[in-house]
Amino acid sequence: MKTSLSIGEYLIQRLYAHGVRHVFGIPGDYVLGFYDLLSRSKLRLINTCDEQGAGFAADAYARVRGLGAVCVTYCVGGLKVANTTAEAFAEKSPVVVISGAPGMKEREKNPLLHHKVREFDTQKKVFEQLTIASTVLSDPQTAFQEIDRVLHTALRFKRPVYIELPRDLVSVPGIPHHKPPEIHERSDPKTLRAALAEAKEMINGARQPVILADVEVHRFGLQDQLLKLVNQTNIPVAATVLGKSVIGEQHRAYLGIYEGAMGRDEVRQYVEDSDCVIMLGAFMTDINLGVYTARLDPARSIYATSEKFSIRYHVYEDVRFKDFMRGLLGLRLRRRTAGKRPRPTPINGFQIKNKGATLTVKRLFERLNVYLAADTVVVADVGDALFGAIDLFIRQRTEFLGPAYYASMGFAVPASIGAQMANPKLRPLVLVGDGAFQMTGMELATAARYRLNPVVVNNCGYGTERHMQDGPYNDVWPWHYSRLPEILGKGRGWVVETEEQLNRALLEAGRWTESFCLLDVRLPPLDRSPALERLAARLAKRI
Ligand SMILES: Cc1ncc(C[n+]2csc(CCOP(=O)(O)OP(=O)(O)O)c2C)c(N)n1
Ligand SMILES: [Mg+2]
Repeated sequence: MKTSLSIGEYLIQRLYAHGVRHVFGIPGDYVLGFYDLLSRSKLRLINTCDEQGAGFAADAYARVRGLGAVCVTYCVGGLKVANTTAEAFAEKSPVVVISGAPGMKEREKNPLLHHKVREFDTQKKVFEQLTIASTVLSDPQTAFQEIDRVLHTALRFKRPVYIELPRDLVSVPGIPHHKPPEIHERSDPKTLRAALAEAKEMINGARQPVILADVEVHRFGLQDQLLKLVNQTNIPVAATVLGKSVIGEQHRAYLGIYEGAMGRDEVRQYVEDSDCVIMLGAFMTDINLGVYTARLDPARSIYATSEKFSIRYHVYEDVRFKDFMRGLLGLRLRRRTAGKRPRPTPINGFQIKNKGATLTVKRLFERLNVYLAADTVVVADVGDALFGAIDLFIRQRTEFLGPAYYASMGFAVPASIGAQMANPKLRPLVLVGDGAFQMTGMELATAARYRLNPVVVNNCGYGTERHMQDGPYNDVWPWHYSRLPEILGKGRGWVVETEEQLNRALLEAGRWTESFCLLDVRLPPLDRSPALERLAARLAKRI
């Protein structure tokens, strides 16, 4: 009987144990041995058109499922996922980057093997900057422990990690009878008690407490706790853009997106008038803060994340974010009456105003709001796709994905593949500018290959940039997007120029679930979403 797994087998086993079922990537000779193992394992390999597509797909997979994996070959593949790994790092998404590499024996005397950049560890050094932990599995004696350490760190910090697997070690056995350690990290009980006592006093003493929920509530799977807290206390809750859909957006205590001047004004006012803002898992990025138009005062805030915990100006060490969230539920906080607060706008049907009228961005989003269903996951790319999506009402929690901080174009189409693989019950609605689409939109081929069926709405030119500074560099070659299905031999396409055409295309796309649907929505180049409009108006007032 075999007493020890090989290093490759152990890595696969641990990924599976942590809930990974799909691995995204493109093979190459340095990773073929591991690909062979993968293809015979319980994990499913998903081949994308480009490594960047695999990276974004794995990121979205991690956001939906808790852990994602991308597997690529040395440097030519690895360096292509540098950008997607950077996004995963910045936006806290635990992606395991697995890269094949030259065997340790081949490396002796530093020969010029193909794909090498400068030294054999050049790629590893790059990824040290982009991940929270990294390792080269070069020693069978420590390989299993290294896999345990790196995967644990990914899950502990919700950030990407890097595992390099030299090709001559894939089938080498690790140490026999190895068991992954069980690690339970807890807060310091006394500090936690003191922090909860101070939080209780501040929240119960407040005239108008409000919760501001953000990305870490998603990443640590604390949506249930948040919902319980809101139901128990009736304290209203706003979300940030990065945290959007942390709670179903039709919940009666949901205020809307708080994003300084970019969010709705009544939400901004309510949050900024609060004498106790309970910030849960929030990262105060410039986009979350509405490009620094937000007014949040630390003296009136409780700030709880996995990295920092403070109440007013008191900083507490050793208080775990999860423990604090659970602790809040046990505090028996005072229940609030609803009073005057912003409410989610009810979603009314969509009436076509004028059959031949040119479609505007505002009307596009109003119609999309009606299209959304409980099984739609909205995946927004950078640009007005993301800004406009702020005003969509997501039906169920965790059904909105957008790179709202690192903001790398090209996320949405491949991310929709990852999201649908992570949860096949969801049908993605992808909102993507034509600029971003031309970067990674051909991953629709991957959607076709694996029978996925996203609905892709594509809007002309680098619109967002045009509002900052215009020039010919903001123009994009106008593809016949709606005819891509002909090239791919799958899918359906529509050209949409009027409200009526939009209506019809969305109705047909909703019914046609066999493959992907691509709506080429032609919008006036200088038109913009209400969110961008609001920001411009507020900024103009300050000048
Ligand atoms: C990878 C990458 N390159 C460049 C940018 C800078 N950038 C931000 S928005 C934008 C234009 C986006 O155009 P499009 O995708 O058509 O969306 P629109 O602004 O028209 O809604 C650009 C070039 C970026 N965010 N990411
Ligand atoms: Mg555009």
